Amino acid sequence: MISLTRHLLERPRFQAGQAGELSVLMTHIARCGKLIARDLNRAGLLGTLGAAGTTNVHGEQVQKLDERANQTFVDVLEESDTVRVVISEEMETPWAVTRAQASGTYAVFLDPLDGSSNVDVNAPLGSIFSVHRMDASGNFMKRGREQVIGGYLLYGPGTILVYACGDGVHQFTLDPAVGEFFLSGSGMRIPPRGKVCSVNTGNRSKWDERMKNAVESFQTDDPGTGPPYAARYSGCLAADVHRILWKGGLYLYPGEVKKPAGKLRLMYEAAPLSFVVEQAGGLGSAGDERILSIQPAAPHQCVPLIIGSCEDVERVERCLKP
Ligand code: AFP
Repeated sequence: MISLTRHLLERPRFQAGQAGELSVLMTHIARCGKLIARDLNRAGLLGTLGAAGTTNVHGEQVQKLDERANQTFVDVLEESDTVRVVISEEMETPWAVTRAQASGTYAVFLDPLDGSSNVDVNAPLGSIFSVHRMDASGNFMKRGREQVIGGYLLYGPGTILVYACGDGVHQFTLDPAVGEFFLSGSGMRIPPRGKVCSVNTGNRSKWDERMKNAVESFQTDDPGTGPPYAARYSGCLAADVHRILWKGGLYLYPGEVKKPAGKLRLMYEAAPLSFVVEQAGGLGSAGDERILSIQPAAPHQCVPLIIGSCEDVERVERCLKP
């Protein structure tokens, strides 16, 4: 059994730099996962389910647990003394960490509780994170490919932590009795082609014709492309992408005719998950451009997302070509 602590100690890139700062940061992200998992486990008993009565920067209803997960990240990352700024779906403006101002060198982008419409029905939830190193001028708005770490926590039947840091993808499972994450998967490779397509087809009427045809091609029995793909959609991006990481397939959240950038957020949803998926041999695409090549213009900007097995993503890209 290899604990997360032991795993980080054995990785030179986590020990490099001032006092193994990256290793300390990763350990604190894992601590957020433990605390949020605990809060989710007890939410039905403590009255913390349901809406908070506010809306976030994207105009979405905030759940009480969204606020709690966000506060957990802010408090724990502040205490880590490694982070200078936190950019979260739940905070309109980037939050500068005062305590670590002098020493922290990292910016952390967060979706603290991904899939929050699942909160009240005990369905899977996640936390998605992306770590960037700030440069001397304090810039943290960098392309996805410049991430230092991309990853997610997934709160399902078990709590898992998946991250990529330039040497493949590693997965840890929380042993709740011990309070430690232990390695449960390393060097994952996404099959080049899958059997599952995850997309909210309720939005079909809002897509352009090319996207409608692309998705339909995965639902059709065709001698050229094979049998239709099975439909799977959980309402939690981290959960749907995690299935693809292990089994292959495709997840799409397309842009819409009236909203070409779609719904998902570049910096704390599309980019970290593309970073993980690409290090496992898959692809993350916006249709006409790789997600990891996009230069961000704003912290909360949205982007269409097509992510998963290489051949499946490329097949959609071909369908979208003018
Ligand atoms: P949040 O709970 O962080 O807003 O994330 C939800 C989400 O961005 C993603 O996890 C889902 O795949 C997607 O939205 C679901 O959206 P629809 O309900 O529109 O299909």
